[in-house]
Amino acid sequence: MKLEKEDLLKLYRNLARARVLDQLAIKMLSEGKFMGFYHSAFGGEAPGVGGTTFLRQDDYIYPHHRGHGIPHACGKGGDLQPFFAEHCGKATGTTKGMTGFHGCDPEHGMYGGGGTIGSAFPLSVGWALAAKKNGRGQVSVCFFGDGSMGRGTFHEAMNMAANWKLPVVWVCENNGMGQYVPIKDAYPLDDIANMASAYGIPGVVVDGQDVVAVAEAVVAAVERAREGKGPSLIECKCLRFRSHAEGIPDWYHAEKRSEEEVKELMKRCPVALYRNRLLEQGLLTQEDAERIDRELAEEAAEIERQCDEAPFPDPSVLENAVYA
Ligand SMILES: Cc1ncc(C[n+]2csc(CCOP(=O)(O)OP(=O)(O)O)c2C)c(N)n1
Repeated sequence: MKLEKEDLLKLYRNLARARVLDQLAIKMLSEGKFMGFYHSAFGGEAPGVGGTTFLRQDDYIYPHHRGHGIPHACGKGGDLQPFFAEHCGKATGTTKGMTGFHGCDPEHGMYGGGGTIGSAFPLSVGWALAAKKNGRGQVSVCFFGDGSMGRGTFHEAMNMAANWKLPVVWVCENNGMGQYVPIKDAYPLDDIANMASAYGIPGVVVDGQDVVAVAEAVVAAVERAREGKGPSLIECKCLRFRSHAEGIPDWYHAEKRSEEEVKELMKRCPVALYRNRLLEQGLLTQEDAERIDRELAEEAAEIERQCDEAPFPDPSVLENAVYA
């Protein structure tokens, strides 16, 4: 698939939307509207958006916890209102306010998340096995961080998916940090994509600040998977501009990066880089860019308004959601 002008503009809108909604999540959490905490995707939105924008609606995805699936849901084109309501613990949330940030959207192939990093790997293999058996040509795309790659589940899942040639695309969002541990202290090689050779599958490294580079790599891997040729591993070297999580007490923070270092990283903002490129290439006009900003700001304000007005769930919901 060659990305045409309308694809590139769709990618821009999804990326800009992910940025606006990530900033909304930070704001709502700081105002005490969110339950729990929030792992901001600020600066690292491109892998989630680039990795989902050209998927089919019925393709399965397991989002990374960074951004709590906002970039991935933006790429898939989902309605984010119930997702925000879930974070606020409201009855209109994706799981009626019972799970906080492990939201789901089955219509867009998002079947929720889990609190333990690494739980995504076997689930993604299961969805891929279901896809292979039902023959509808779906793929399963699993997004994960460099830190979670250290779990044993990663290797078990990689092996099974490769051995059975399952339609999985592994997308590593390598932002160089596993919570507060720099990747160089946790992994002996430079590229996580090297892992692919151990399982006989393609492994590529892409610039994770470049949403087009991510999209092209994922589109190629998805085409391969749909043709029955099995999984691929894509490592997106990306950044995150915030510390590990918002809403965690200061004493808990052990951020190893200085403010100067982060300021330097912010020169590689994926949204600004892509917007400028589209403007320079004449694919986006200044007026259209400003119109998109206004529309996204209106969407954010409406999401917040609806969250504020939604009721909290009746406690009986807890009993109704218990299977036995
Ligand atoms: C099994 C397990 N161990 C530890 C944690 C705590 N934890 C949550 S996010 C995280 C960092 C994971 O690093 P990475 O996958 O690189 O993502 P990042 O948050 O750095 O973007 C850790 C250690 C957890 N949730 N589950």
